[in-house]
Amino acid sequence: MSELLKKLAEDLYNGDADSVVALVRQALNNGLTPAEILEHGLIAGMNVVGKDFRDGLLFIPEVLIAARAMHAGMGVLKPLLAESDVPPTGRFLIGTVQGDLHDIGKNLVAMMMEGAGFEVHDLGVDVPAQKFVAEVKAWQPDVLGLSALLTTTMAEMKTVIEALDDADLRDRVKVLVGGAPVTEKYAAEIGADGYAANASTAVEEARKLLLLGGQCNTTGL
Ligand code: B1M
Repeated sequence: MSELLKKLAEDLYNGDADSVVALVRQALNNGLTPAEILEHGLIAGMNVVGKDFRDGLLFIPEVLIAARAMHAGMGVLKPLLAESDVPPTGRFLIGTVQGDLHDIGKNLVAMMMEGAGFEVHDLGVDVPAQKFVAEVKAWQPDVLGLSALLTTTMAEMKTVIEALDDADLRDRVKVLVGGAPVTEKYAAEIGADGYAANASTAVEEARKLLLLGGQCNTTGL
C-alpha cells in the first residue's frame, strides 16, 4: 500500500475529515483509481476502527467522528464512482432495515449501483418493513437491496421478505441482502434471491438477478 493511502487510512481513523478529503483529492491527482482509494484508504481505515471498537479501544463518539470522515472522503469519490456511460440497467431500491442505523456500507452499495447504471432510490436507515413494501409498490424497482450490520437486526430482512409476500409483491421484485453479519447461507434461509459480501459483488449479483428475471435491458452483462 502506498504511503499516501496509509496516511489516508490513519487520518480517517483519527476522524480528520479535512485531511481525508485533501488526501483523497491528492491520491486522484497522483493517478490512483477511485476503487483503489476506497478499498485501500477509506475502507482499510474503517476496518481498523471496527476492530478497535470491538476491542474496547475506541468508543461511539470516536467511531462517529471516523464515520463522518469516511462520508467526507466518499463524497469526493461519489461522482467518479457514479460516472458511467452505461444505459439504465434497472431500478434499485435500497435501505438499512429497521432498528439499524449503519449506513456507510449501504451508501457504498448505492454508489456502486449508480456507477453501474442502475437508477437508485435510497430509503436511508431504520426503514420499517411496511415502508419497503409501500416503496416497492409505488416505485416498482427490479431489485430491492436490504442492508443490516447487526446480528440483532438481520432477522428484520426476513420480516421484509414476509411482508412483501403478504402484500403479493414478492414475485415483482428480486431481493438482494448484505451487510457484515449476513452470509450466503442466511440469505438462502430467509428466502432472499441473492447475497453479496461487498459493494462490487452486489453490482454483479444485481445484474445476475435481472438476467434471471428477464428484466435486463442492457447487453453484454
Ligand atoms: Co456499530 N457495530 N454499532 N456503529 N459499527 C458494528 C457493526 C460492530 C461489528 C462493531 C463491533 O463490535 N466490532 C457491532 C455489531 C456486533 C454485532 O451485531 N455482531 C456494532 C455495534 C454493537 C453497534 C451498537 C449496538 C453499539 C452500541 O450502541 N453499543 C450501535 C447500534 C446502533 C444501531 O444501529 N441501532 C452501533 C452504532 C454505530 C455508530 C452509529 C457509532 C456507527 C455507524 C455510523 C454510520 O453508519 N453512519 C457504527 C460503526 C461505524 C460501526 C463499524 C465500526 C463500522 C461499520 C462500517 O461502516 N464499516 C462496525 C464494525 C465493522 O463493521 N468493522 C460496527 C465500513 C463499511 C464499508 O462496511 O458496513 O460492512 P460494511 O459494508 C460492506 C459490506 O458489509 C457490504 O458491502 C459494504 C461495502 O463493501 N454490504 C452490503 C453492506 N450492506 C450491503 C447490502 C448489500 C450487499 C452488500 O446488498 C443490498
